[in-house]
Amino acid sequence: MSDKPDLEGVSTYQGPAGGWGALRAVAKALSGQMAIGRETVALTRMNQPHGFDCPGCAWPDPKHTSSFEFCENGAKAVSWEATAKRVRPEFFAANPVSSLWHMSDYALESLGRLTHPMAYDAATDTYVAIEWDEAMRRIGAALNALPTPEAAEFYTSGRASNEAAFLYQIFAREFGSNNFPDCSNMCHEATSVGLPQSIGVGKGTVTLEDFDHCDALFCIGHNPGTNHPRMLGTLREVAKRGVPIVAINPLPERGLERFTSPQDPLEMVAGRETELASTYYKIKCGGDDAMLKGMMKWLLELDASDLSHGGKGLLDRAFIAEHTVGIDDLVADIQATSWDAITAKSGLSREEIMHIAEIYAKAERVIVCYGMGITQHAHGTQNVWQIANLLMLRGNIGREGAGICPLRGHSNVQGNRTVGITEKPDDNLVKGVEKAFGFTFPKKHGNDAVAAVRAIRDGQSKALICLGGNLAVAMSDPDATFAAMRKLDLAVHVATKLNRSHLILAKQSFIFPCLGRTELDVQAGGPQSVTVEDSMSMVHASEGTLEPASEHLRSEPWIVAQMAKATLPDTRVDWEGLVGNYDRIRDKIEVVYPIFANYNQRIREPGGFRLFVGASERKWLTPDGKAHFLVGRGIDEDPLLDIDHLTLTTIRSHDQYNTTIYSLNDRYRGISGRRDVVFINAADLDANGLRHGDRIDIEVVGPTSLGSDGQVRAVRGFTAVAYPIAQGTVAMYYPEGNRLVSLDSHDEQSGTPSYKSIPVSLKAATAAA
Ligand SMILES: Nc1nc2c(c(=O)[nH]1)N[C@H]1C(S)=C(S)[C@@H](COP(=O)(O)OP(=O)(O)OC[C@H]3O[C@@H](n4cnc5c(=O)[nH]c(N)nc54)[C@H](O)[C@@H]3O)O[C@H]1N2
Ligand SMILES: Nc1nc2c(c(=O)[nH]1)N[C@H]1C(S)=C(S)[C@@H](COP(=O)(O)OP(=O)(O)OC[C@H]3O[C@@H](n4cnc5c(=O)[nH]c(N)nc54)[C@H](O)[C@@H]3O)O[C@H]1N2
Ligand SMILES: [Mo]
Repeated sequence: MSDKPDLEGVSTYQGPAGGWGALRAVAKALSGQMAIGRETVALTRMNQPHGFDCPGCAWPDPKHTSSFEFCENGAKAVSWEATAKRVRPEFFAANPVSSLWHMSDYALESLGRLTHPMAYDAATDTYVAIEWDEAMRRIGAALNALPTPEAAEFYTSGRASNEAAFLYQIFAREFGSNNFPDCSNMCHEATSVGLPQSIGVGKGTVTLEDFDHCDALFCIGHNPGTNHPRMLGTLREVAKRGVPIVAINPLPERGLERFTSPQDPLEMVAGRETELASTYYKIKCGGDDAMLKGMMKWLLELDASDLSHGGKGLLDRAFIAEHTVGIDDLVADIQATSWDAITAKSGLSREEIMHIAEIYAKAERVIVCYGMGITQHAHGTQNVWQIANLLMLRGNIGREGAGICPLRGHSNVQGNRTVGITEKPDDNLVKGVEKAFGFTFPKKHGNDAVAAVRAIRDGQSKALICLGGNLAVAMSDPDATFAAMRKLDLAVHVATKLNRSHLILAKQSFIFPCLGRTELDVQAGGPQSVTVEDSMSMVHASEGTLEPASEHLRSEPWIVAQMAKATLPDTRVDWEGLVGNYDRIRDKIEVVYPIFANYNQRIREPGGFRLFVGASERKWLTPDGKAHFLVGRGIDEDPLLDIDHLTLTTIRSHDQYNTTIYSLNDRYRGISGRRDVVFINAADLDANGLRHGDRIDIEVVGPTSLGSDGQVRAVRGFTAVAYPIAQGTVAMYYPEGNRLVSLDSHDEQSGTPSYKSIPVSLKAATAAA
């Protein structure tokens, strides 16, 4: 690329993941946000037996952790919450909502922590402080004025503790709504739907110890250097044991390539790095299903050849016979899939796929980790099935050193689901709630995230309560979503920081400032701790220590309880009693969900406890008690990937937490001070008559190309960056790319939006800068 002109804010990052770059970034994050003193206390209490759980991600903590586990992005998350900056009522008085609207999302959150409960006042177009009681009274009245309880939507973002999430679902169920849109619907819903069908549980089967015993590790469609940085320590241990690590990703992510552990003084001083992935294949976006089928195809051929040479074959026939059904259909489907289709869809050569299939076949114990690169596709659930299929062929589920490992997003998103944040209540939940609280509710399915936005758009739902999150910005098609949310009668946002969703006004809008994880939570019964569940089903306590950002903050469980009391005059639930001592909430959780037996006792043990995951013990909680090989539609039948076009994927930068942007830098990808870039392979630039540095328009093609306004969905005036990304794939940041995703583009089975397979065309920008 000799003709590659220099571009402002675009370079190539040469260093490893972690290392001094990470230390410098932490120092910067801390100096920018926190009050002197708060940071030391906060960081030393993170992920400690009597500290708080890092709000950054859901990667587990090593057992009996004694030393502070360093993580750059955890430090950013903590400093963002523990900031000394405040958004007080005077700020709102001086800044009408119509002017706040023109601030960037980055600037809005940078204002700092919310300090008072606020209600929107239309006469002055400002948010004004309101007493908690008065706000609750108005919310109760508005909810009771709805034509039906089903016109209310209860959104949850995955940071809420088990205690807050559980109370929230009890409130909504008793009120009469099963509408639980939640962030998981945009995230690992393909896992929550696909894995129960296949192995009887919608969770990963491995524990952190399994990584000490695996002899091959696959990392498919996730970026741990940014999104699960504490995982790099685990990858480093695995690599140091000489275990092959196979990375499958359209982008060359530094956090999968090499790492210098800031925890290791020798490595730091000597500038040594650990190579992580031993094999790195840049797959075409959306091609994982094809690649997985290709791996299985070669495995079946190797197996047949071994058998014909008198071997015992490469499949675990005893496991398959005893534990599974559906193998014949799977084999037939794989045999019917041609290598041509597999290589065309995946963008990988037959030899490359054979190579990784052989790594898989040689290993006795294999773990497959995966993230959003697998789930956020029109065939997300099917991708998850294929990973389970591949693992089951060699009995790689339910034994030491082997298993499936979906990397969850928000720090407690898995726990939220475990304690009942679901729009599809089952018999057990209905019976459990009746046993615990003495009321019953209909089993009818409610709305997930996409369905909720559609119901709001279509005027069926009129109230939206958000326990955290920034739904309007995180969701697909912001234009349609924003317009929909302006039609609401009631919007309530429980939040720590101001964001755009709060500025989309309903007839009545409220912002409730809540305590964050780092802060001390004192109730009638004294200081409280909450509990969270990580990606590996470990449940443990989290106890905040910092002085709250304002005396007006309340805990999420308290806020939920007050809304419930104000809304439900004949409630059967002792809300005050529960909130006074969270042990009582946990006692109720245990009644509804017996897997939490001895909950209060077990969370008092250092490190907490692991919830029962049937598949980890080869107990398959499917209707017939077997694990299922599952066959999806053909790899040529994806409505979004079927046309001849480039495919856009939307990704997180290193300095963001979902819609929260910490800075405009993305260090490992060499981007600084900007986010208006599109990563494109040089050959694709050439083929489209474009050059590195051109300002371009990205337009959606195919069945979802037109927006609700009849115009082509487009993002205009972004800068093309020549990048070593897989050919046929282009990438831009989330949420900038969300307007390219139609509300109708989602996985058919799980509803997960197809944020990572958007058919697009590129052209020189039409408008001047
Ligand atoms: N610091 C930080 N930590 C976070 C978050 C954050 O925003 N910031 N978000 C949290 C949340 S909610 C979540 S869900 C997780 C998300 O964690 P990840 O799953 O790592 O999230 P993404 O950045 O969306 O993308 C994952 C990777 O998938 C690759 N990819 C894109 N399309 C494809 C594809 O078609 N196939 C394959 N094989 N790969 C593909 C991208 O190149 C990228 O490397 O992280 C959690 N942790
Ligand atoms: N294009 C595209 N879109 C995506 C994705 C993608 O990869 N591509 N990823 C999707 C995924 S995986 C997810 S999980 C969603 C995320 O969607 P959400 O969970 O809705 O979004 P967040 O941006 O994490 O929410 C940030 C807000 O949460 C509030 N907050 C922070 N801490 C707390 C707290 O302790 N309590 C409360 N009550 N509020 C708090 C703050 O006010 C902050 O503004 O986005 C999805 N959208
Ligand atoms: Mo997520």
